[in-house]
Order: sequence, then C-alpha cells, then structure tokens
Amino acid sequence: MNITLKENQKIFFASDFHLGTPSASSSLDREKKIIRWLELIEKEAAAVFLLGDLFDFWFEYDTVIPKGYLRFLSKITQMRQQGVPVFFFTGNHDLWMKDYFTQELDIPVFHNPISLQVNQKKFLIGHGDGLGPGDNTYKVLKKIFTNRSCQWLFKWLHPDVGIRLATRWSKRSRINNSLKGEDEFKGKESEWLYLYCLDMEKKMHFDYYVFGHRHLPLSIPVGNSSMYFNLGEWVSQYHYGVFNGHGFQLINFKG
Ligand SMILES: [Mn+2]
Repeated sequence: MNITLKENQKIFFASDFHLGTPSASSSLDREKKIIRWLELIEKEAAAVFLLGDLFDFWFEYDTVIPKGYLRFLSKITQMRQQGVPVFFFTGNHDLWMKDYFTQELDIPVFHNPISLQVNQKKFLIGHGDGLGPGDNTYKVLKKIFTNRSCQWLFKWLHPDVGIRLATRWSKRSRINNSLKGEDEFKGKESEWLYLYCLDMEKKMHFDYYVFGHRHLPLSIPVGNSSMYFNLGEWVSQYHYGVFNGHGFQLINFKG
C-alpha cells in the first residue's frame, strides 16, 4: 500500500482497545475516550490504522454480529463518510472478522501484516501475534482458532451460548492480567517482536515496524536504520502512534 501525505496530513495508529472488557461500564468509558481521540485526529488523518484486538471478542456469523460498540462504530462510520480511510487488522481476540466491516463501511480488514509506504518511508504493520520465536502456547491456539472445521462447529452454537462462552474465555486472557503488570518488558533480547524485526532486516529493509499485541508501549532501535514501535493498549495506558511524513512518535492520549 502506498500513501502520499499532503501538507499537514498525518497517519495514525492504535491497537488493543479490547472493547467489552473487563466490565461493561469500563468498556463504555474507554469507548467514549476512543471517540474523543478520533475527534482529535480526524481532521489531520490521511489514514487511520487500527492494529487488532479492537474487540475483546468478535465473531461474525453468516447473519449475526455481536451486540454493542455502537458509539465507536458510528464514529468510524461518520469518518468514513467524510472520506477518512480507515483500516482494521484482526488481533488474536477478534480474528473472526469476515466481510461485515468491508461491506458496511468500506473498511479493508487485514488478517496478516502488510507493508506500507508513506512518502519515502517503509513500514511493516500488523497486530504482531504469533510472529518471531516463542509464544508457543498461542501458536497452537491460533491453529485451532483459525481452523475452518473448528470455526464451522462454533458457528452452529447459538450465539447466546457461543458468544457467552467465548467472552468468558477471552476475559481470562492477558489484557486483564496485564493490568496486574504481567506484561512487563524483560529486555529486548526477550522481546519476540524485536527479534522478528531483526530477522526481517536481514531479508528486507523497513524504516518502521509498528505492532500491537504486547500491551506495552515500546520504541526500540532495530540495527542502525530501523525502529520497532509497539502501540501498547487502551485498557490502562492509551497510547497511539503518529507519522507526519518525517518521523514517528508514540503519544500518550490524555483526553
Ligand atoms: Mn491484545
């Protein structure tokens, strides 16, 4: 994908909203905060990339989608109507997106990292789950989650049963643990996505690697000419990334 920024235009990135958890009321507060952020950036945005785990659980049946998130989706709808390009990536919590957002809102949904060129700079962007060494439990789970037969079986559970089960499972996962500090940074040599970037640089050069998934805002140099940024999460820390054509910054949203 190629984007050329006009004067004063920027590209925005955010990830891991985990809408729906840990409680309805905290999710609603976060949803309103996300909308305040979108209102802040929409005038300058040449594109908005949302890099996965937007929903703590999302599954599209052939004729049914999960209830909720109407304020967020209305804001995104309004931005799309004003011509702001919005791109969704799936994360490990919402990988069961299909074509609903593309058909309703003309929002492309990416299931894997993509390369992106903005002006002269090259980006590799994605959710980041399952990349690099390690994360082996998740890699097995991902095989099950993306297995067509498993998805077909799940689909035949009534949504009231399936979504309740999945939501309960989803709530046990890392985002709630990360509030207790379990997602801590253990040095770049233990950071799988950093190791993934190092490895990628041997094959192909990118100026910026931008991922989510780790729930930690990170900016780590990769060799001498690349940077790895992690966007963190919006359950407790609220960071977003912005590229103005010259440099990339991670910003803490206070609004
Ligand atoms: Mn996440």
